[in-house]
Amino acid sequence: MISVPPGYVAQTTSTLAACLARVPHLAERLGGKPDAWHIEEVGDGNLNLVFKVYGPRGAMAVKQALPYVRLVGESWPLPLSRAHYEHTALSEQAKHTGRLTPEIYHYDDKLALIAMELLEPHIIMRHGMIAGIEYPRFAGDISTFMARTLFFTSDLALAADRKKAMIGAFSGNTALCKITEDLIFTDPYRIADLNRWTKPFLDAYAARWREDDDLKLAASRLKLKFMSSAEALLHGDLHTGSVMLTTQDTRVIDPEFAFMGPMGFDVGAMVANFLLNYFSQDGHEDQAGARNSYRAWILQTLVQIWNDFAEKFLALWRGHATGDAYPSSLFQGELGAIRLEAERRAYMSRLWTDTLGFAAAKMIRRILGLAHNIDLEKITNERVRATCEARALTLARDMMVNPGGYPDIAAVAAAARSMRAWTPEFS
Ligand code: SR1
Ligand code: MG
Repeated sequence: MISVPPGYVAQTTSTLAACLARVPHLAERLGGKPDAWHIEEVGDGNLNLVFKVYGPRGAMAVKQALPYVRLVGESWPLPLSRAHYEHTALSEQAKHTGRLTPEIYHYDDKLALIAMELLEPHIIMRHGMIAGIEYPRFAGDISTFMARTLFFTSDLALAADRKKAMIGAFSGNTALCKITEDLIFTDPYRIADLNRWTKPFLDAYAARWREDDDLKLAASRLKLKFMSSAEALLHGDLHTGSVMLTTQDTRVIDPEFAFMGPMGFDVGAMVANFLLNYFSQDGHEDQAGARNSYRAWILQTLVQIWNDFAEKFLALWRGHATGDAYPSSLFQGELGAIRLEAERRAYMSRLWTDTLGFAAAKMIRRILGLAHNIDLEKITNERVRATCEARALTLARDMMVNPGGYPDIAAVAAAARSMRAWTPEFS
């Protein structure tokens, strides 16, 4: 039996009502008597319990951390403290992005439980993209979320003491960082018990990826950056499963992997998930070409996400440079302003290179590592799935070892389009 701190009890649909009833403002929000509340467990993520709770007056979502990795079971213990980091990150993100995060109603540290706004009729974005739904607001919303959370928690906006306090506040989230360090940057490139891939089609790919020194060096360089560059507060797991939305409203959820890390890691996660979904569409269309216009939307949105993000981030830097980095007193006059603007452009270019590398690492891990994406997993014809995956793997490898070939996001979109025309040998 896994040990848990005193007071912690993993909730079930039978126990949760009594637990919520002990918090007067939650009971008030739900209305009526606890035995009239309808509760469902709906968690389909890798780590936690998630409940939907409906009362006569109102409703809420309740997320509770389990003391182990749900995907694997009790053999992989995981600290409950991740609920604390998630709650702290949600509060910080809400300060900068307002309604792009769910409203928090209550946090219980002992139970590692967060009660929050129930997002309905929102769905998990990954499911919407598998169904071929276009989200016209998404690029604007996610670029705002990333630009504002990353800028306002960086040295460009914060005084040095506040930035270091923030590093301290998130420095204990080591177990979640270790998952990323192992599952994204290490395991896909070695023989690891939990690795899996579409067999037998991708056997040769998995072997080649493990033997590729250029790739392993690039992945290790990214890992070092992830471990050592405390640039800003990251969401830490910003994929399309961490977004709930409708065509009119976007919310970013689940920042339990939050820590102070390199900005490109968050932006790269979004890029990776768009590319994976793009390649998966061949497995979701009922006849060849049926998803052509959706594929075009994916790539056009991908391009807009980076371009809008870069523009918004630069605008924040020009208008709100309240941090201790780049003191304005050093860049006075017309020439100073010109040099500083050139420096901003160079910064964005480095951030683009990081984004490209992290995106590639995140694509590879979802195909050769433990935790896969339903975008690809849902494709039941394994040869078709492996074809989509081989294309994604091949593009990702090139993005990681040959970043100079991708000067901008449009080049990535163009390469994805060409890669789709390539047929792997087993197909
Ligand atoms: C063992 S946890 C596997 C993955 O699930 C989460 O969503 C993160 O992406 C993590 O890497
Ligand atoms: Mg999650």
